[in-house]
Amino acid sequence: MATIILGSQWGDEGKGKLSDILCQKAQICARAAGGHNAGHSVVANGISYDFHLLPSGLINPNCENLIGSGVVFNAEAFFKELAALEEKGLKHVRSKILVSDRAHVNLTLHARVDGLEERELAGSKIGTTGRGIGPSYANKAARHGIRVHEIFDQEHFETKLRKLADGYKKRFGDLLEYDVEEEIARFREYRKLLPEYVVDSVNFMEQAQQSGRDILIEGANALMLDIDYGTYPFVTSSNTGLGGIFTGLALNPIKIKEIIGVAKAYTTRVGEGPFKTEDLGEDGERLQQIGREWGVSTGRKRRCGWLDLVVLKYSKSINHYTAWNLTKLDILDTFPVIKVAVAYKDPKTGEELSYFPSDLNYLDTLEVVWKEFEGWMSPTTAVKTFDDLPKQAQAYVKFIEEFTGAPVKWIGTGPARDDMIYL
Ligand code: 2SA
Ligand code: GDP
Ligand code: MG
Repeated sequence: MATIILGSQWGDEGKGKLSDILCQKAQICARAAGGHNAGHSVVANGISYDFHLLPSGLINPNCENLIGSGVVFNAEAFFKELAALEEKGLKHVRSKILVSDRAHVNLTLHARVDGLEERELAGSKIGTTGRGIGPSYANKAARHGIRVHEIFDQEHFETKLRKLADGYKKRFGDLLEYDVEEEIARFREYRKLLPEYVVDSVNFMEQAQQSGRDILIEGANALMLDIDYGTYPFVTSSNTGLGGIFTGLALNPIKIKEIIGVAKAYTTRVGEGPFKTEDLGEDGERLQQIGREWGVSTGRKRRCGWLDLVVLKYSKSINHYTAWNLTKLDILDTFPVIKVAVAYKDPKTGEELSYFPSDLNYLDTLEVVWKEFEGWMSPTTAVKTFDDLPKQAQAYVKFIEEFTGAPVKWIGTGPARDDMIYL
């Protein structure tokens, strides 16, 4: 059976922490989409680990980890991240990681192109992580991407990469500061190092499911960054929602135990794009500082604001969460008033919308309908049960459950494994 963990907002909800907790019992942890743009910080046994491309199940020595077919795979990031985990004392990681041979290769070339495309967009840039995620998926969709299995046919790989680089050279000319021969030389090394990690993941997943292994799927990025359902074009280039889990992993949809939506008790967003509940004043600044809201992969400051229940409801209607993990409740401990968006209002018609519109220009014209909660003004980090939470915090959680129609089963009250209330 499989448990799926998905980000319900714009990412960085704390998916890594729940993945790590649930991986203590799972036998396989798999990633389905995204690339080394997806930063997770996990605090376990007093040590903080950073993940970008690798699944967080690697902390648990008994858990096998899979980078699925829907991921864009950067070999340099892969080896760097394995080495960084080893330096932190995780000695088993190389024997517990597998990569799908159908995953597409993310190249230094893609990162250069990402940077140039952002430059072209200038004032309307996306605010990408600069990791070449968009160009990798663009190559995949245009059917000239390079898949992991192609790395091992040296002549074929080098011809294909040179052709790809030539194409971009024609488009960008001298602006493209990229040495194809240097990348080719690096892949001559990766060609020797990678075979032990590469598998036919369809076969791997089929066997795992047939033998009844417990599988944990760790979502990357989040629903509002989904290429189809997010705030397009201010999105990443993969299906970060439930659909992407099935295409990226050949998972059996009948054998799903739980679909957990991870929602931060407030909202953050990295990069450009609409954010109706963003607070550009003192409260937003305090959420950023107290919540330590900096990007794990790029170090960028995250934009901060209040919880948006219109977003959560929309997100649930696409990802069909069976439960919520509400995270970072402790960050709200010192706010006397806590605001939540419950609807958007069209000022022209006076109509209140309870759904999230597709047209960003229209979204921009809408006003937020707020509900205010009294803050609890006391620390929640040491609290271990729901009943011991301050009454105001209980009311906040209950409102979220009722509004969205899904139960909150986990509440995060701090970064460590123990800082979690189970309901
Ligand atoms: P990209 O690089 O093409 O995927 O960027 C497109 C948009 O997706 C956003 N994005 C993210 N948003 C939040 N967290 C992400 N991961 C890192 C983290 C981000 C970081 O965990 O902190 O370190 O900056 C992530 N990855 C992509 C991105 O900001 C663009 O809005
Ligand atoms: P992810 O990408 O969704 O896994 O989230 P990130 O790791 O990018 O960002 C979440 C950050 O919040 C990490 O630094 C976590 O250690 C931290 N975190 C997770 N849950 C909690 C929580 O309940 N309380 C606090 N204070 N920090 C948390
Ligand atoms: Mg993150």
